[in-house]
Amino acid sequence: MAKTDKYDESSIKILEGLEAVRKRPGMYIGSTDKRGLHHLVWEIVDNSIDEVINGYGNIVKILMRKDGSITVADNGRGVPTGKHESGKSTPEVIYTVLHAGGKFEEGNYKVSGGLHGVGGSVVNALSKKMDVTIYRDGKIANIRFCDGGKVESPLKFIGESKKTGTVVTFLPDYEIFKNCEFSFTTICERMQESAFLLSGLIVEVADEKTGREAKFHYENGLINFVEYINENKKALHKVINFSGQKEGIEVEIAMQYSESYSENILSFVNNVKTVDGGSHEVGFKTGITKAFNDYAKEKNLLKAKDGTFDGSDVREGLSAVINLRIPEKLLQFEGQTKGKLGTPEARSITESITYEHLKFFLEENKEIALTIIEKASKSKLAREAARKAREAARAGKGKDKKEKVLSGKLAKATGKDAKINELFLVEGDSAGGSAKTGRNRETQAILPLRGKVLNCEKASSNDINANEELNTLTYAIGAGIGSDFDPKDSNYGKVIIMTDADDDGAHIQILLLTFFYRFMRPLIEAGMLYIANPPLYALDFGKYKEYVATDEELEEKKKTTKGSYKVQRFKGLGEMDADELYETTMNPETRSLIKVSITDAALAEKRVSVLMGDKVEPRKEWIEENVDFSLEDNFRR
Ligand code: 0RA
Repeated sequence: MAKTDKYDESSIKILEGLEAVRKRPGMYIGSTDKRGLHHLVWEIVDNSIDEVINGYGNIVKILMRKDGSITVADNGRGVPTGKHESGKSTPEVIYTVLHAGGKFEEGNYKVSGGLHGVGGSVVNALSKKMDVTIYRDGKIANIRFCDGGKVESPLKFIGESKKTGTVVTFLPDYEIFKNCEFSFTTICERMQESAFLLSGLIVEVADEKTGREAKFHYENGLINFVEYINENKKALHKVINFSGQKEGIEVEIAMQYSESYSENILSFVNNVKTVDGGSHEVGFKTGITKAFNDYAKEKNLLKAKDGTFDGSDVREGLSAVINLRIPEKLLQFEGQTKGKLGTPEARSITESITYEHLKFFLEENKEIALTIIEKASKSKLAREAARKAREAARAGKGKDKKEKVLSGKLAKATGKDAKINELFLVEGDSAGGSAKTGRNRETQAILPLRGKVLNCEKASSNDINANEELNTLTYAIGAGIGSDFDPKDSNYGKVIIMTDADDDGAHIQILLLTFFYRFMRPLIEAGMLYIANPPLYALDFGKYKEYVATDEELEEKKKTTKGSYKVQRFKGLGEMDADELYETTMNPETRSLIKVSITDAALAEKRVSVLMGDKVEPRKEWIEENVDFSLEDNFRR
């Protein structure tokens, strides 16, 4: 076969490969929504970061351009510019040949520090334009692609330079992505995480459209990461940091207790976040529980009759980041999205490294040890008291109290199917009254909330136990609270927060979301928490009304609607009569609900602590810096 034939054949194969990516983008980048769009950036950025991990270069720059394209530049060695055995230039091969299988097929996982240039061809396939400029061997080379990876201009040498590095610019294909607008905040959040995980890496992000710029550079990676997570909490001591390795598995951990009551553990394997934890997290948790129990027993802080600390006791107020490096042959991931580490060796190795270092640290730092143990003891007492109360309730003793707390407040549903039943948490007695009248009695229960809810970010389990409003809510849902909460026991398949569309309503929403986030998180994770979406306006035509949800929609409606009507703005739920409230906001056939979900645990944690925590200044700063940050793009996802 002549060489040219072979070349044509492989060219056809390549185009077919790229076409497959365009036909089923989800297989390669997960989705074609905003998440998928940003996945393109991570693919290109990870190639640059891999170069830094391998010891070449230290800077990655990202520029969001006015024309909607994005540029990623590094100062690594530069993509090799020689001829590949196929006869094409190496950059052409790297950016057009698919590497075995889609990553998502293989389980959503990639090991950084591995294959170079993986993913570049996928991004090219999903781009209108791609431009790669390479600085290497004293020369500058350039290659350009268009329309999903077709070569527009083959590799050319266009100048000389002493620099080395790779600069990739791409314009996502607007026929594939519903929304082609990159988010400065999303890019910064992910880049900051990369900078934390790779000490010394310098990341710069700039947005040409708005002029915003950010730079991330940390010399003490994981320590700085934990300091950042706890920035708005009152820390009890300096960050504890240790590392070790066994059987080729490297473990690094940073941890710090604060005055808060929340637990916040993040884990990574080979620089990829393990969102669902796994064996390394289990090992870490076992290690700290053992270290504290052994220390407390040896120092006579826990007597035999006291029993032992539970895992949850020694994790109250703990923030920690766990980072493992595992050789590819030992890597095992589990779960639907492969976000959970399976590797069994990682459990025992992380456990023993944690135990040894933490035990030693406690011996050396008596004062800190006592402070943490005092905190754990309080948690233990509260837990035991809660268990006694639960047992009493089960034995019938608490039943009267429960009925008394609920009586006159909760309007129960008459139907008995918990899966179908819905609990509406309604702001104020007047709206509560309308909701009670208008509801579907068989499946909908109403709990009016009086006044402001307790801010749980600043509250301990004891404060929560003593709060009447939250007690009522906990009894109504009937599935426990805190570590004891189990969504399977919930009396309702949906819990729906229904507040006015004004500032007070938004405040009550945030307070309730904070409560659910801190004390009933599995309810959110099970997709059972919702926010009702009442209309802002009604167009009153006299004989009938049309409802409008947003200001934008109202403008649209005004343009397209003929005839005479009055625009009515609802200031609160209480202004609607019972039927109106049911039809617009509660009727499953006609309402629209917003499901609350947590897409990024670290981010959610940070936002809750910034927005609800002790310190006022960071909250002000955050709100000022993120003018577009509202309930809309945060909790209301
Ligand atoms: C293949 C081989 C070498 C480097 C690269 C690819 C490379 C790829 C990208 C993508 C973005 N930035 C990059 N930097 C480097 C190593 C070549 C050598 O041995 O010099």
